[in-house]
Amino acid sequence: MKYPLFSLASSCLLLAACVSQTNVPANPQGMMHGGQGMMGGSQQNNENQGMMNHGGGATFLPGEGKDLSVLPEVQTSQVVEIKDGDMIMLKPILVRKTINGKSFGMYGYNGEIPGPLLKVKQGSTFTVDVQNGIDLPTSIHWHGIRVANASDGAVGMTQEEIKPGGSFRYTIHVPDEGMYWYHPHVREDIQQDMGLYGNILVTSADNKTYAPVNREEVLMLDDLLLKDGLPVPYGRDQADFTLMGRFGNTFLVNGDPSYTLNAKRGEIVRLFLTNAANTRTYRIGIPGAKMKLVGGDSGRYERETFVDAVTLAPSERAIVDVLFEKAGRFSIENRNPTQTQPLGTVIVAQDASSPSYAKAFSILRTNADVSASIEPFRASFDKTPDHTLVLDMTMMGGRMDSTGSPQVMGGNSMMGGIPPDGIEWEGSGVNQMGMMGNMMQWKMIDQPTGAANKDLTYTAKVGDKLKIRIINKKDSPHPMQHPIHFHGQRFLVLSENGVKNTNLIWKDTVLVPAGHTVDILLDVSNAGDWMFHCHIAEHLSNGMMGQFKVLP
Ligand SMILES: [Cu+2]
Repeated sequence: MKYPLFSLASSCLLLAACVSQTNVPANPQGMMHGGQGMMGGSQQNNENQGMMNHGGGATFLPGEGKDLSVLPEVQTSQVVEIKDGDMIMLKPILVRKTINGKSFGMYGYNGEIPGPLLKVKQGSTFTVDVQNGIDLPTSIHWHGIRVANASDGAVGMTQEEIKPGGSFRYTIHVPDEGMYWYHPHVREDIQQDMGLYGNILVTSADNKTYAPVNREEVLMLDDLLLKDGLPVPYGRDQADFTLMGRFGNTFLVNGDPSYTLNAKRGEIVRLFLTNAANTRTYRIGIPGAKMKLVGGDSGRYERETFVDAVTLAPSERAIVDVLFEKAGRFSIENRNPTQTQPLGTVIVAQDASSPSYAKAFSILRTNADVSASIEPFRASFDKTPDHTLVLDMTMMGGRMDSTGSPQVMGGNSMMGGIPPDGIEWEGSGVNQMGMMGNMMQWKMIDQPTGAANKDLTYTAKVGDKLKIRIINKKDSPHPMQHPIHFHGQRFLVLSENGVKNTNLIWKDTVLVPAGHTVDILLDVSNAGDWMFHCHIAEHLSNGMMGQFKVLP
C-alpha cells in the first residue's frame, strides 16, 4: 500500500515558510518530534511554537470584534444540587477572562468556567434547557452518562446544532454513580478549549460506597495556547493543529492559572480529576503527599491502589484520595517522563485536621459491588474479538518519498522517534506547522473491510457483549496516542498488548498509545445511533469517528 506522504524536504520547506512568515528564529530542537530538545517544555519554547501557527486560513476567536468591556467577567463554578424531576438552565455565553493582566473573550456555561458543578443522586432524571448565547452553533454532550439517544448532544447524529440564539431541551437520566462531564459536540476544538466544560457528580444511593474523607474537591484540568498573553486564533472553517492537536502553554485548574487549595495537617482530600484539554495527556502527582486511586470514568475500581501519579487522557476522569501528613506547600504537578510542570499548590497548615480518617485511608478497599457488576461479562473476556479497529492516518498534498517507502513522521525519521511509552506528552515544532485538516486524514478503520470513519458502522443489539480490538499502528505517518471514546455505552479495558487488566473499572474512554493494542469489552446496553471517536478535539474535527448502531 502506498501513502501520499510529505517528504522530509517538503516538511522542512513548509516549516521554513511558517517560520519566515512570523519572524520566529528557527529552533532545530523545537522541530523534533518529542525529541530531547523539547523535554524542557518551557513556556518560552511553546510560545515560540505558537507563533508558527496557521498557513493563512481564516481564523476565529470568541467575541472577536466585540467590545471586551461589555462582556461579563467570568465567574467561578457554582454547585447546583439537582433533585429528581428538576429542570435547570445552562446558557453558554461570552465572558471576559483575564490571565496575567491580559483580558480576552472566552465562553462559560451561565458565565462560569468551569460550568456549574451539577450534583445529582444516582437514578434521578432531570431536564436541561440549553439556550445558546454564544457566537457559534453548539450542543451539549453528557460525557460518559448512558443517556437516552435523543439527549446525547451528538450533532449530525442525534440532533441538529443549536444555532446562536436557539435552544434545546435535554432529558438526563443518570443510571451510574461517578464523575461525568458535559461539553459541546461541535467544534470542541474551539468551544471546549475556550471554557465550555463542566462536571456532573452522580452520587451513590449508598453513602458507604466511598471511604470517609475530610473534603472533596473537583479539579478540571485544561491548557490554553497563548501568544503574547492572548489566545492563538482557531481555524474558522476547520480545526487547526490537526496533526498532534492543540497543546496549550498555560495550565488551568478550574480555569485558574495559579490554583491554590488550603488544607490542614493530616487532612484527606478526595480529588475528582477531569482532563478537559484538547489533546494533552496529563500524569498528575503531588510529591510529598500519599495518593490512593479510588475511581475513574464511571465510578470505582474493583480494588483501591496506592499510586505515585495517575495518567489521564483527554476526557478521562480519576478519583484519588490524598493524605497530607505534614504541614507545608505541596505542588500539584503534571509529572510525565518528559517534564514536570506545576499546575497548582496545596498549602497545608500546622493545625491538625479533625476528625482523622488516616486509619480508613490506610486500608485498600475492595468493591464487591463493582466486581459483581462485571461478573456476567467474564465469560466473554477471552473470546475472539468481534471487531478489529485500526487507528491510522494518511498525509495529503505532500511529495512522495523518492524511494516510494513510507516517510514516517515519527519513527526513525528526522522528526524523532515514537516515545517509548507511545505517548506524545508535549507539543513540538511539527505540531505548529499550520497543518489543517485538508493536509491529512486521521482514520479509524475496520480491519477486515477497510471501511473508515463516516463509512464505518458497527451494529449490535442491547444485551450483546462486544469485544473490540483496537490497534494503534506504529508505522503510520505520525504514530501517536488516541483516546477512544464510545457514546452511550460503558466498557471494560480487558488487556493492553496482551497483558490482562486485573483491576477493572467501567469506562467510556480508553487511551491507546502509539504501537499498542488494546482489547475492550462493550456492555451494549443503550439503544440508538451513537458515535465512537478519538477524543483529541482536532482529530475528531478531522473525521476520526465511526458510527455505532444499537438495536433494542
Ligand atoms: Cu486521535
